[in-house]
Formats: sequence, C-alpha cells, structure tokens
Amino acid sequence: MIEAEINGIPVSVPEGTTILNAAKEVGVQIPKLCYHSDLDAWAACGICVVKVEGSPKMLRACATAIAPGMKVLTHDPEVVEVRRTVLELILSTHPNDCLQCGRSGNCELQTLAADFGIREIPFEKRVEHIEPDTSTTSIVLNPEKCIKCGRCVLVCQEMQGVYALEFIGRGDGTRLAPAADVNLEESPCIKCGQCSAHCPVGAIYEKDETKIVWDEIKKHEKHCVVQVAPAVRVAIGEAFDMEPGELATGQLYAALRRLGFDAVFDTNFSADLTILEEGTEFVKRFTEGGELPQLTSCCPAWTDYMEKFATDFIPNFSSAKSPQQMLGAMAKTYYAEKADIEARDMFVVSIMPCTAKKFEVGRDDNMNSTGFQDVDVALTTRELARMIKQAGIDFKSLPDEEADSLLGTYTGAGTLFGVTGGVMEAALRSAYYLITKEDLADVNFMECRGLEGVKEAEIDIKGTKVRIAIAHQMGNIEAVLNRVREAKANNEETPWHFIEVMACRGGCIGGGGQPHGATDEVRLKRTQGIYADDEKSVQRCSHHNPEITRIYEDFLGEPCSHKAHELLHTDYIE
Ligand code: HC0
Ligand code: SF4
Repeated sequence: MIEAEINGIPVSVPEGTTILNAAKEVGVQIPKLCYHSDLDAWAACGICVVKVEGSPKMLRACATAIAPGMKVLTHDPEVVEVRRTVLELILSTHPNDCLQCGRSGNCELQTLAADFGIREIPFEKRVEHIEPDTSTTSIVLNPEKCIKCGRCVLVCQEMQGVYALEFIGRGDGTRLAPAADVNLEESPCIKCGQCSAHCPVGAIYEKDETKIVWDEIKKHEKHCVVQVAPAVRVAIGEAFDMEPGELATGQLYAALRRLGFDAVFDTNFSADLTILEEGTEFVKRFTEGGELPQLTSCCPAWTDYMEKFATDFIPNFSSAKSPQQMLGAMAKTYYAEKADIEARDMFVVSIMPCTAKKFEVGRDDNMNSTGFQDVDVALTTRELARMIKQAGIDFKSLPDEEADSLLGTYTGAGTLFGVTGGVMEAALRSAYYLITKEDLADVNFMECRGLEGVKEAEIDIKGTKVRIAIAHQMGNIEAVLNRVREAKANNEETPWHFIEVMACRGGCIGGGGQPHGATDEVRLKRTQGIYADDEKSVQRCSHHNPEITRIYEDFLGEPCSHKAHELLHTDYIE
C-alpha cells in the first residue's frame, strides 16, 4: 500500500492508484473531462491538474500514480485559475446553443462551466460549423459540439475494437470523424452507441424518434403496443434520481399506460420465447449434429459486426430473431388475431437500452411476419425518460402495475437476458430440461456471472458435457472467434459448443442507450437488480412460462415448427 497525503488528509491506497482515484477515497473530487474509468487515461484536457510538493509544475491527476510520502494539493486559487482557463479555451470553440442541445441538463461541460461560474470567455470565439452526420438509423454525430476529449475514439477503438471513429486533421483543424472521413453509415460502425454513452457533451447522441411515437399515439388511428427490454427496468430510475439497479418494472408499465399506449407488453416474455426457439435449435445441433459452436444472435450490434467482419460464422449463428423482433412478430400475428386487429392497424414500439435496436427494427425486412415491420420504432431508455418527463409524470411515485396478458408474463430466465451471461444461463436452464426431461434442482449457473471479458465453463448435464463461452464488450470477441477458427483449421474439436456474445460491457444493462454515467460500479448495481428480479420470480425457467406454453398450444405448435420458423427466425447477409 502507498501512504500519502491529499490536502493534508492521510491516504492509503494500492500501488498504481492515480492521484484522481486516491483523492476519491478521501472524499475529494477532482474535476475531469477526458478521463473515464472505463478507459486508459490519456491526459488530453488538463482540467484535473494538481500541485505536488516538490514538483516544479502541476501534474495531471488522472495520469499520475500517487507515490509514497507524496503531498498533493488538489485545490488552491492558482489551480482553480488554471482549470478555469482550460474551460474557457474549450468554450471558445464550443457552440453556445445549450438550450437546444440533447445533453442540456446533464452535460459534463455545462456542469463544470456552472461550477466554475464562467460568465465571459476572454478568448476569441471560433466555432467551425460542421453539419451533423445523420447517416445511420441509430446515432447522430455532431462534431461541432466535440471537445476532443477522445473518449469516443478510445471506446470505439479499444473497448469495442471497431475503429469506426478517429480524429482527422492536426492542431486547430482537428475534428472527430468516421474513419477515412466517410459518413458513419459507410464506416465500420456497428451502432452499439457506446460512443454516445461515453461522450461528456452533445457531440454523439441517439437518433431521437420520440416525436414519431408521440404523433402516432396522438393520432389514435392505430392500436399502439409497447414492449420493455430486460435491462431498462434496472436503469430508467436513474433518470428520476433513483439508485442504479432499483427495479422499476411496475412503474414502467404504469408510465407507459399514462403515456397513452393501448397495450403494454414485456420483452422478457419474448426472451423466454427465444430460449425455447434458440434452446431447441441448440439441442438439435448438439444431439443430432449441426454447425457448432452455436452463436447467440440477439444483440444487433454483434450481428452487424458479424455481417461486416466475420461472415465465416454465418452458419454458426442461431437463426432465432431477437426477443425484440419476436415480440413484434407475435403482437402483429397472435395478439392481433386474439384482439381482432389487423397488423396494418397496429403500431409496435419497443423501449430498449440500446441504439443498435433502432437499426435492428429495419434489418429483418425480408423476413417480416406480416409484410410490415415486426417493430415500428425502437426508443432508447434515455428517450423514454424524456417522454415521461415531457408528460409531467412523477415516475418515482407511480403505483406498480402489471403488464397486459398474452405477451406480458415472464420468468426469471427472461429477465436474465439483460446481463452478460444471462442468455446462456437462461438457455442452460431450459437445455437441461430439453435434454433430460427433468428440471434442475439449482437453477443458478454461477459460471455465467460476472464482468470478466470472456467467461468459459464446462457444464455437466447428467454426464453430457457442454462447453460454453460468454463474451461481452465487442473488443473481446475477436480472440474467441480466432480460437474457433484455429480449431477448425487444425481439424480439432470446437473449443466450445455454445457462445453468447453481447457488444456492450456488462451486457444490455451497459447498453449504449442507457442513462449516462455508467461505470463498472453502476453496471454492477444494475446487474444486482436483474439477479434480484430473477430470484423473486415464481418461475425461473422459460419453459415454465404459462403464456409461452399457451402460445405454442394455441398458435405456434412446437418450438422450431414451420410456423415458428416463418415468424420467429431470420437469415444473415454475406
Ligand atoms: Fe437486450 Fe435483448 S437482452 S438484446 O441485451 O436477447 O437491447 O435489455 O431487449 O431483443 O430480451 C437489449 C436488453 C433486449 C432483445 C432481450 C435479447
Ligand atoms: Fe464506434 Fe459503436 Fe460509436 Fe459506432 S456506435 S462509432 S461502433 S462506439
């Protein structure tokens, strides 16, 4: 341990701890802009400067490790003045249209400018006008607002391994742009939205589609159906001063009804349905022989990645559509039939923690169940939070309500989809049943849990050994794929039979459309919320969901039937 002093307060921290993090330990907040705990510090902005006794110059707290006996001073008039100048310089090249900015109210630059009481900018104002890039269906790039902190570039390149973003030009002319200066749609971008989740200002944000939804609800011409994804329920509360991880399922249903939706369903229901389809597909491949490993297909950023960079894995992909798409398909066929509504008179909205889901609603074009999109609009958690605020709904004090029947009941397995390892855990619970015709005594698969980038295990299903791998955060995936490729090239047995992939760190709870401010601490709390939801569920295995049993009896026949294939499965583009 390193013993040192911060503002005269003794501090004891492990070797390698930065001054910034050591200060946090003793309750001292050092302002930061370019630094984010997910990323390596690269000391670009200079706002975190501190004084260290004996050092002739100020040091950057984010990138300097605290040393034994170090005496750090984090705040004095001189330090504050340097920080103010850094802010003034940034603001001299930043547009002033805060009121129209998507980040107004939770912009890190705006907060710092307010904290430092900046009233005038003593530098020449030089804002270069750059048109926003609206080429993708998911996110908008507004380089004019960029403060060149570099977080998005580091996230895209190092965390996600995608290299869609970079800085172009030099010196004053430096600007944020998609790689090779094409537009974002033409770049390798997989629409995960992690850049938007890490951007401290309004330079990258989700494509806002709330107006389309408001208009449709207001017109009252169509039956408006909504579904809520697993991970939304443990994060939306953060937009209303609730703790990360606080379960808000009942309040969410209530808020959606108050917004004017005619039917409120749950993506957790169709996550259970996915397990029966994808689980049956896996058991077939595993027992009857088929392309292994099977790869999960529910994360649209991962699917996009595969179609761009790993088409050799197309035969390995589960053909099951994602739960979002499955719910849309079931709403426009099964529910439509029961409610006596034509698919064309139905408008399906989904609330997702994810920006790539906006892209997914259009990707199954050739495989739609009814001739219309399965899902019409996907909104992110952030967009829904804004709608709730616009409607003046006091979210925290809403009573708990239930989802509507037919597509609203879920098991603990369905809710697990929101975390890394959750799809695998849910699949194993039902695969065990499908293989042995018996239920597990203990449904918890602890091997699937935790934030480790790649988790591996061998699961013993009454003597049958199933080797699994779980990867999250896109940059961790290539190594897994390469091991499979290597085994194939050497004619060896596949290292794993079943692989779950989620593009975002922590799985969907860490999705690119979730409320801003996710760190591992927040991700862990959201994850605990998901596990708590699973534990309190009466049924914890998808095959015990009574609405799922009914949908097969009444409508689909059996898992992977011809009808199920028509409605719930898709194909991939080479
Ligand atoms: Fe997910 Fe999903 S679990 S991708 O992370 O499979 O977005 O929450 O909705 O569709 O269910 C996201 C979350 C979903 C889907 C589900 C899957
Ligand atoms: Fe990179 Fe994801 Fe942002 Fe696209 S959405 S630029 S892949 S971080």
